[in-house]
Amino acid sequence: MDSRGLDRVRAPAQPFMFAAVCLFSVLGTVCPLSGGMLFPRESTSRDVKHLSGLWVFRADKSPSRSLGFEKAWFKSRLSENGPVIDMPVPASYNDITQDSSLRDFLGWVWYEREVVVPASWIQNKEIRVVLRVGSAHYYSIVWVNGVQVAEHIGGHLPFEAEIGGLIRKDPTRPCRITIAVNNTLTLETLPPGTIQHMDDPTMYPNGYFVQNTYFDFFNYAGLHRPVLLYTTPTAYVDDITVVTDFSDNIGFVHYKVSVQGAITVSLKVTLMNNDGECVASSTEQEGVLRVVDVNLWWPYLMHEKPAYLYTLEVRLTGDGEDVYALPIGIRTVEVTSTQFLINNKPFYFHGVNKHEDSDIRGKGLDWPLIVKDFNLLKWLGANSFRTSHYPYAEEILQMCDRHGIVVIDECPGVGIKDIRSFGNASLTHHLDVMDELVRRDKNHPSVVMWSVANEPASEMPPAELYFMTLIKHTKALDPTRPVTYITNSNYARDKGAPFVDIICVNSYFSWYHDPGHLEVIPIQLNTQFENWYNRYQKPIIQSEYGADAVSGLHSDPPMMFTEEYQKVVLQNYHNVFDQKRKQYVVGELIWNFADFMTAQGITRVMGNKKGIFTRQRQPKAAAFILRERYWSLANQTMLPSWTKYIPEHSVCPHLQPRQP
Ligand code: GCB
Repeated sequence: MDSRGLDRVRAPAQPFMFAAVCLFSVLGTVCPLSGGMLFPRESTSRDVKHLSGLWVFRADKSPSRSLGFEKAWFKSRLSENGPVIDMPVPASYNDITQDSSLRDFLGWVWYEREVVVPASWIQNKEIRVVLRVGSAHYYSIVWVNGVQVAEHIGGHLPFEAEIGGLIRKDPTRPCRITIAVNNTLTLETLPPGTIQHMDDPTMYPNGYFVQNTYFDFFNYAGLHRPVLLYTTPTAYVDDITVVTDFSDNIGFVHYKVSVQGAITVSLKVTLMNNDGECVASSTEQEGVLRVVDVNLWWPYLMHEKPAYLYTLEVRLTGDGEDVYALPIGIRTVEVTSTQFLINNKPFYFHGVNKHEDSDIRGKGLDWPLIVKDFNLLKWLGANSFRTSHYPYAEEILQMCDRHGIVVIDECPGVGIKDIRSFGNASLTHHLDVMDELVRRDKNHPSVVMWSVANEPASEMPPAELYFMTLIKHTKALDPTRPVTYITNSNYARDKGAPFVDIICVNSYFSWYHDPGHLEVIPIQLNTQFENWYNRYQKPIIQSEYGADAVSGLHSDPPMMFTEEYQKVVLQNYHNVFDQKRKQYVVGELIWNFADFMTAQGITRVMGNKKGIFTRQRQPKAAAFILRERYWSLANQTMLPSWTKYIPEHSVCPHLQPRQP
């Protein structure tokens, strides 16, 4: 099968830049990628045109999967060279039809959409027209009117192309956007995978192959996030980097603005509070804004007024004018040998692991689902989640900023199990993905930590150099946030643990080990924590724990896969957490927020059922256990000054505020 470039040779790893941990050097070193990736926002100088809706679609089912390239499908309308179907964007294509060969398809699919571009965008040559793809899984090539404008490897981060020149060439015709997307995973992609050809003619049809993956979620594919066009003037604000700090009641916003296309840069930077009043300003491209009587960004349930956001407005003046307004939060993050501190106060993660996953849409961004999930998180009393096992949509991080939900931002380094995935090409790609991730998410106050991988084979010898390199690189990109990876390996043999700031451990006692034996949890969990802490003296987060429960399946005494069993697993874990959080355990994240789809296999019943909510977001019994626990934790850990808070959606008496 033609993987068209997925196996192309890459340059060796770049030398690292070790940043001094000083805010100005931070601003100087963040993101060595050329160009920024600011979220497209409308302003007086910028328009945004969303291309969500119906696109034209065809999967290239030719044996080589390369008919589309041989016949140059991008040169004319897709409907002119074969049958097409409707395909919604954003969405995974897999579950949209009744066709199992599309659900399980491997190779290139083709999307197309014609857009009428406003005449003003064509006539005014002083504006840039940018095509942005929020994410396309996994490898994609983009053409506009038959001309290739972008190519991107990686399924979870945005990419862009400036297309103004192209669409002005023939202003009379609509702008035809064609995007080919290939979901093939190789040993060098993130996540990795392999294609296995089955050559035995007595067992498999001619040319039969399958994709093997080493992760536990369905490899949904397609245009998962919004595709849009936006404009900027030709002299424009290309990137903004913000790092914040405070001392007593004074906040400090260290900022750096990068500008493109201007001969001389003349700027006005204004920081506004959430009433729109100016609280600080400057005309420098780089500097520090001082905010008197600062309102810090606090996590949900930690403070009476969580998630306070300011707006940093950057106004570029001169020949043309460009305006970009970035929401920012002022907060600090720090790690000691036993604590995780936000704004110098101990923060305990009581949250969830999620997936971007739902019926029909697969991994497609869906606003009703996003808002429902945030309502459920707040109902639960969760203050945090991990973006297991890949970067989530920017729109979700914006919700976290606005609601005070703390995020461990994970890259798609999941399933690095094969020794061949520790080579130079894999590492180079992994470093590139971290560059792209930090560039996109560096300004979100909700993001407090980077996770570079989930459960890699971190006991293998090459893991030491690989993770040392990766973690140092990430710290150089952003010295202001701790870096970790998620381990399930043996504490004594884990090669990367010396380099992480926080130990994040996954374990499934009485599930994958000693199945059915709930009584082993206390001793095994206690041993787990003691071993890791004694060896590394770093704070620990229980980054996954849980058990499958098929909603509606009951048994008392509890048996595996019932709601009762899931409940008791959780309660046993919680007893140990309550002892250890007085010492060095700084968080607990349930696996998983909701049931989610996986590849078919003998251990999965229509997907992974470790959700405390079903895939349709209805609570199982465990959700109520967790809700009671999280609200009670919130009441124990909230700041003493906050005494008037009564959760409006609470009915439980123990949810009453702590008295001073
Ligand atoms: C894990 C993985 C997660 C799986 C989970 C499970 O350790 O990190 O991706 O879904 O276990 O349920 O097996």
